[in-house]
Amino acid sequence: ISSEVRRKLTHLSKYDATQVFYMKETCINVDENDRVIGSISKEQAHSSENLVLHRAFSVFSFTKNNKLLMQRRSDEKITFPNLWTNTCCSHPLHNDREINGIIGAKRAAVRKLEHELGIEHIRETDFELKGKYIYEATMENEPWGEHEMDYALLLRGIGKERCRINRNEVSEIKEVEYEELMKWINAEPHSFTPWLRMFVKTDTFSKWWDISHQSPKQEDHNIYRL
Ligand code: DMA
Ligand code: MN
Repeated sequence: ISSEVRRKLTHLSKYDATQVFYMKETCINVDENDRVIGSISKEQAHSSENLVLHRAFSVFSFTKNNKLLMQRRSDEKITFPNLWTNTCCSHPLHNDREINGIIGAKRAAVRKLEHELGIEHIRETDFELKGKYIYEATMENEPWGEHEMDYALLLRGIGKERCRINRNEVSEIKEVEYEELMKWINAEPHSFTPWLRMFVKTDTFSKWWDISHQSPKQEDHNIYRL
C-alpha cells in the first residue's frame, strides 16, 4: 500500500470503528446556491486541509413545554466529540431517497432521529424548514471540520420521553428553556458545537421559540450565512 493510504489508515485507526465505518458514507457536494455538484465521501468532505461544501440538516425539537431537546455528542464521534448541540444533526446521502433537496433532507432527519435518539414515527411533514445556512468551522487540534449547506428543521412536541439513546452517537440528553440555554452558553461556550453557537447568534433563533407563531407552518427556503 502507498504511503498516502498508510497515513490515512493510521490517522483513522485511533477512532471508534463504527464511526470510522460511517466515514465511507457519501455526502452531497453542492455549490453556494445549493445546486448538486456530485458525491463526496464523508471523510473527504470533512478533512480540514480541504473542506468541501456539502448538504446537512440540523433538527431543533421543542417539547410541549417549549424547551429545546439537546444532545451531547458521544466521545466516539470523530468530529466535535463531547460537545452539547441541538437535537440531531447529520447529512442527507447521495442516493435516490435523499438527494432531492427538502424532501431528501427531511427523510435523512427521520432516519437519524431514529438512529441517534431512538425517536420513531416521525413523518417528513412534521418538520418545518426554517432556512438553509452556510457555515464553516474547524476543530482546534484535529484534522477535521465542517463546511455545510445546513437545512434548519424545526419539530414540535417531541422531548426526552420519546428517546432511547444510541450511546455510540449520544452520551446525554437534556431539555432547556431559552433563558437557561443563553446563560449556559455564555458561561461555558467551549462546551457547545460551533454551529449551535452560530445559530444562537442569529436574529431568527429566538423566534423559533415563540409558540404564538407555531401554526400554520411557514417554511423558509432561503439561503443565509451563519
Ligand atoms: C453533521 O452532523 C451535520 C451538522 C449540521 C453539523 P454529525 O457530525 O452529527 O453527522 P453524523 O451524525 O452523520 O456523524
Ligand atoms: Mn458535515
